[in-house]
Amino acid sequence: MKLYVSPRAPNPRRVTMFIAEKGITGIEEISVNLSANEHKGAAYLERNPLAGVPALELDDGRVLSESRAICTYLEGLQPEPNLMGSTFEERAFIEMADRRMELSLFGTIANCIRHTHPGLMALEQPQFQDFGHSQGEKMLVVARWLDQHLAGTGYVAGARFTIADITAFCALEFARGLMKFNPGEQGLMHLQAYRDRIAQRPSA
Ligand SMILES: N[C@@H](CCC(=O)N[C@@H](CS)C(=O)NCC(=O)O)C(=O)O
Repeated sequence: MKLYVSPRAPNPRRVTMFIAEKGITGIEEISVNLSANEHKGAAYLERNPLAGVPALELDDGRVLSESRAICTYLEGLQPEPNLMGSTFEERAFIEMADRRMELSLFGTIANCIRHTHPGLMALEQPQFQDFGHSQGEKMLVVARWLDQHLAGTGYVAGARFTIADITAFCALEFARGLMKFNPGEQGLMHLQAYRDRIAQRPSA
């Protein structure tokens, strides 16, 4: 299998962290140069018509995109350690937590960065600065909720590490790098401690 990634891009990082947590080996990583618009060239568009990374090319030639879908495939391929839930109930609650992280935390961070950071100008045209800043404010509301949530539980989805923690961590790292967002500086000490704890995992 081949995994199309891009250095420093947060969505591919979700999948590579998932792979590292699983201990899966043997997937060839191919770097796609987003700055050079390689993902919009014919060869890549043939694999993923929506031009995003990551994408996983299976041995039979089919291509999976969407980070969560790729993780679902890998979880099926190698069920242990379980990161997406064992029973239907657990899967539902982990999916809820993961989608909250993806849509409300990762999404607002990505929109903020894409619409305000000069380095993303080439990828996000047109940039809407006001929209970007308002997304940054919305991210703070979610971060405050998450901070309180983590005061009472070890991980985003409850008592154990799951895919929802990977999504949250990759979002927080993206924000740390390009929004200079450090939860502790906003008084979000539980979120900061959580981020620092996840950062110690070898997969991070
Ligand atoms: N929903 C997709 C998002 C993929 C995505 O947007 N990836 C970014 C990199 S983190 C990308 O390829 N951006 C290229 C662009 O904006 O042109 C997923 O979950 O994988």
